[in-house]
Amino acid sequence: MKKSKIEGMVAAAFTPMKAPGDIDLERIPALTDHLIRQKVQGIYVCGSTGEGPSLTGAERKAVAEAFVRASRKRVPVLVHVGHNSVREARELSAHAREIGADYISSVAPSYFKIGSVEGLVHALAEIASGAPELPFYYYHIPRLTGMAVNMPAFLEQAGRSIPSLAGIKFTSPELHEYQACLNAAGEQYDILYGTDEMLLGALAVGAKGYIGSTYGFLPLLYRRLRESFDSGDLQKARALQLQSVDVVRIIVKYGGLAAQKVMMKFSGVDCGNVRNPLQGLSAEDEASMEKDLLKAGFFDIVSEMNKQ
Ligand code: MN9
Repeated sequence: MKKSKIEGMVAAAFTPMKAPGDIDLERIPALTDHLIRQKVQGIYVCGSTGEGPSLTGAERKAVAEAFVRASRKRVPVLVHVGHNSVREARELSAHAREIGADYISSVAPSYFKIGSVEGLVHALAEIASGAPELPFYYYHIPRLTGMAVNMPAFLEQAGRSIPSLAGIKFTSPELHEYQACLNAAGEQYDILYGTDEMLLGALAVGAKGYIGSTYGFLPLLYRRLRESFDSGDLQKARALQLQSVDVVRIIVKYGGLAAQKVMMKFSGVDCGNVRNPLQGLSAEDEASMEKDLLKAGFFDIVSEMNKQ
């Protein structure tokens, strides 16, 4: 079992699409190069940001393969394999291994919700067994799955049944539970934080690695935030986090992933639009969002970033 740790900023990649919502594999190399140039430490594909649950199995495989190929081992690729069908998820795990992905990660099936640690371990063990050689991160995102199994208790029990368990991608604002997970994990597991607008809080309680969508279009902001935190300049770190909060509030105002894909375009890497069931922004909303972003200093960071 590979014991390499994931540390630093991992971009949750958008899945490039062309109208009307067809995946666009040809844009993946440019997106990958951009992220690597911006010093991300890894790329997480086919997750929430990548609209993984909206893609067909064949599309997910094609997207994962394109990212693995484009990354050329410069940074690790984490493939999200979660699916309501445990069998399908297991097959996606096996596929991730075949194409040379570095890690797998999965949400639990959530149509039939799981309420116990035992139930969660039971489902995840089968999913992870599709690629027993690849380190596995459970993707905890209660806001979307509607499931909130006790995560520190999961860490204490899961290792026995999931030998490849590497940690959790923890996407929840419950910082106290996150801290309890870090404590339960010790040196054994990585607990990667996934709520970008609360990164500073996560760093304060001990985060070393983090995965998120906004690292795709504002990596420079978060690199600086991390540097300020590490050097003890909390005032600067707070100002940068506030800028991230402002941007996330704009995301919420205009609508989740659709707004973020437009932000990706504004940052210079067009990933196209979202697909059904998500809906794109109207031209009016896009123009109005651009104004809000201008006020939030988004374009200042982007232009600095693209000069580097
Ligand atoms: O998993 C992302 N969560 C979702 C990570 O996509 C639901 C986050 O990166 C958020 O998009 C980000 C903005 O709220 O924190």
